[in-house]
Amino acid sequence: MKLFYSTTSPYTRIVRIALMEKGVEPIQHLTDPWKDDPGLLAANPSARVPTLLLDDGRALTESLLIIQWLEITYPGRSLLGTDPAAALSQAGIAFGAIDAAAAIIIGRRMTDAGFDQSPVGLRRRRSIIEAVKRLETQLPSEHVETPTIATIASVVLIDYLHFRFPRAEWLPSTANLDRLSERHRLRPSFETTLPCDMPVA
Ligand SMILES: N[C@@H](CCC(=O)N[C@@H](CS)C(=O)NCC(=O)O)C(=O)O
Repeated sequence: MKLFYSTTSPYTRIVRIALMEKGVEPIQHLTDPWKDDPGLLAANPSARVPTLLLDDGRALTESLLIIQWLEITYPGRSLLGTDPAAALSQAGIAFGAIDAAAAIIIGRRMTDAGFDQSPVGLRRRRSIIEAVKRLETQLPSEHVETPTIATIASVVLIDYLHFRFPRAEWLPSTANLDRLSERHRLRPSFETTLPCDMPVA
């Protein structure tokens, strides 16, 4: 198996954490999706990461579909915890905010930093604020054995927000999410996948 990944993508980080927690070790292929790597483009017409190329040549794309495949194929260490509806419900809140944060970053690529103050930019910012407020008062329950998709998505969200919006005065308190992230940094799956700028080619 081969995973196309970038060091900045929150979607990729979710999949990388899930793969490591499941004990699945594909070859890791670092790529900048914006540079149209031919191998990535052949595997995924959208040329996006994460893309997981299976040994039989089929490609899995879209982080949540990859997670679904992982959960079915490697059911041993479930990412759904003891209350799957709770885990999925909370993961959805974190995913919504990840989508909103990624939309702001892409919006800046399309226009400039002025996108943040546009009606769509402010709406995406509101999504982040409301999701963070909700997760702060209602942290996902923690499982010693394997983190749930809710915990993975929440930690990926908060680390991505600090990475992309380091001095954002509009962010509400993230103290509880920060502590959740710090606790999980003890796990290699979280620690080795922290977001960072792509190496210069
Ligand atoms: N819905 C997709 C989103 C994937 C995505 O947007 N990946 C970004 C990196 S964070 C990407 O590859 N962007 C390149 C592009 O949009 O052309 C998922 O969940 O995997």
